Amino acid sequence: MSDVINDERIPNNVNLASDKKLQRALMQWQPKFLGWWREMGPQGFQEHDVFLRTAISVDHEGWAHFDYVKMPDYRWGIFLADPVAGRTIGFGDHLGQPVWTEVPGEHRNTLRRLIVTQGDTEPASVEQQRALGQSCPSLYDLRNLFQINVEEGRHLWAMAYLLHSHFGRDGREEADALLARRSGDADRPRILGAFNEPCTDWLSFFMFTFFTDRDGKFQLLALAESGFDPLSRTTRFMLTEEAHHMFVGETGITRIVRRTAELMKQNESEDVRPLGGIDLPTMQKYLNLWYSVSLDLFGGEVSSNAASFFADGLKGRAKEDTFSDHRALEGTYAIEMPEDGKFVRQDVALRNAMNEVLRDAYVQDCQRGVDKWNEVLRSAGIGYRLRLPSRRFHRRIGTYADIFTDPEGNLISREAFERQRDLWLPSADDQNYVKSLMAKPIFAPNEMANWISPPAHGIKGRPVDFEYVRRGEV
Ligand code: BYC
Ligand code: FE
Ligand code: FE
Repeated sequence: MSDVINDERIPNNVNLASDKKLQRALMQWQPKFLGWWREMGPQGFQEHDVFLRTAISVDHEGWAHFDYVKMPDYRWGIFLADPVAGRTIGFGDHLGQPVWTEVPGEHRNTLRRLIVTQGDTEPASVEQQRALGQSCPSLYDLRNLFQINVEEGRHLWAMAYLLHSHFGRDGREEADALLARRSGDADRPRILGAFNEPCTDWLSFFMFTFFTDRDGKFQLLALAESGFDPLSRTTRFMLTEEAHHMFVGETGITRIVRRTAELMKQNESEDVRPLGGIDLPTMQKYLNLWYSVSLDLFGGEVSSNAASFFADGLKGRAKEDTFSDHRALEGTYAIEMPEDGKFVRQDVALRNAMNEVLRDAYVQDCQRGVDKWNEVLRSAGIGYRLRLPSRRFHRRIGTYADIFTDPEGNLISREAFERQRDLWLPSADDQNYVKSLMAKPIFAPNEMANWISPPAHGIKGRPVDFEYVRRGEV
């Protein structure tokens, strides 16, 4: 099953050649995808040779294949994790029944919508990041950006495949629409909030790959539990790629923190701007922004949608098998609801709190990364600590969308929030400063921008100063 036929125009391990109709449909979608990639993919680097990892099969060997490729020649393909024999639905009202290999009619619309929402984020992130190459801190980082971009492109393929293979004509229309919406566009924006935020500097990029790609990890974990087996198998394979995106975010911020700590010592001051570094309070503001917009991606704290996804066996909890009760019909979840100027605890039926359960797992995972960053500060003898703001801070979706709080989560007035906004979120001045550090890209293999320290290792045994991206012949 996991053999990949690579001389096909669409590499795949789903025996695409046996389904001529589907193959034809996807071959018609492929040039549209490439058109989108050329228009909205990384700006100015389409003809460069990039040292990329390409999945040529789903087993470990094929997975670790590295070579120079021009991005438009990347072998975007369709890879599903192997089916698990005898797999049954692991949660909800259909607990224990065999998984579905076809879409159950009564769940068709809901499943399509989940797949479209997931699929929409993938090209959106490529669009958000398309200008970053022009301000890269090193060739190592430039290559990592492009690795992520092509893989998000492949994630789009994963969802387009499900739409084409299981949703007939409306699936094909949705797959086209995935190429038609544009991040940040006033008339046809991407579906979810965070994917319309500009991500035009590298501090934002590392925060995005740490916080927003991590939403991806948890949403994919929840979808990997799905009773719709093709969705489960697709998302399980996507998760293997996702790990690298979060690695880039986590180590990217670690490297900035390390450099800032060095400059703080050198300058004997917290203010490293005179030395061209990114000061910790500025990092905290970017963290506050990307964490809060990423928290929104989990949906409302109380959600009847989430309850039906769970009841119907469409979307579970991350690592469902670590829970003891897979029906979740009993028990409640305590949520602090804003009411008349204070927070009042309300016990919500567990199924209605599934978004919050997933968000809990996410918050914990984020905290682990922040602890690592703080460890760098601690061992440098610096007292400052980065921290996750309250999950009530700066929210636009859910229970806390219409209130204002400080980063500790205390209710404040709109005026008080507006007055202090620039202390908590990147101000125009902060953004200009961060961008000013990145005005010129660094393309010399042995150079690294001043505001970030070099990584501990290069890629696939190559040195850090390897020429990971080189100008093509043309
Ligand atoms: N922005 O019942 P509720 C990734 C809507 S990231 C705008 O609370 P539900 C990646 C919601 O649609 C992972 N609208 O929400 C990362 C609903 O609309 P309707 C992406 C939002 O349905 C980096 C209404 O508000 N995958 O892969 O429980 C780079 C009421 O909401 C937002 C998925 O999201 C928002 N933030 O949950 C590349 C998985 N949040 O029905 C890639 C699939 C909610 O009233 N999606 N709304 O019109 C889902 O599971 C769910 O749709 C959500 C929303 C968790 C997103
Ligand atoms: Fe993705
Ligand atoms: Fe990702």
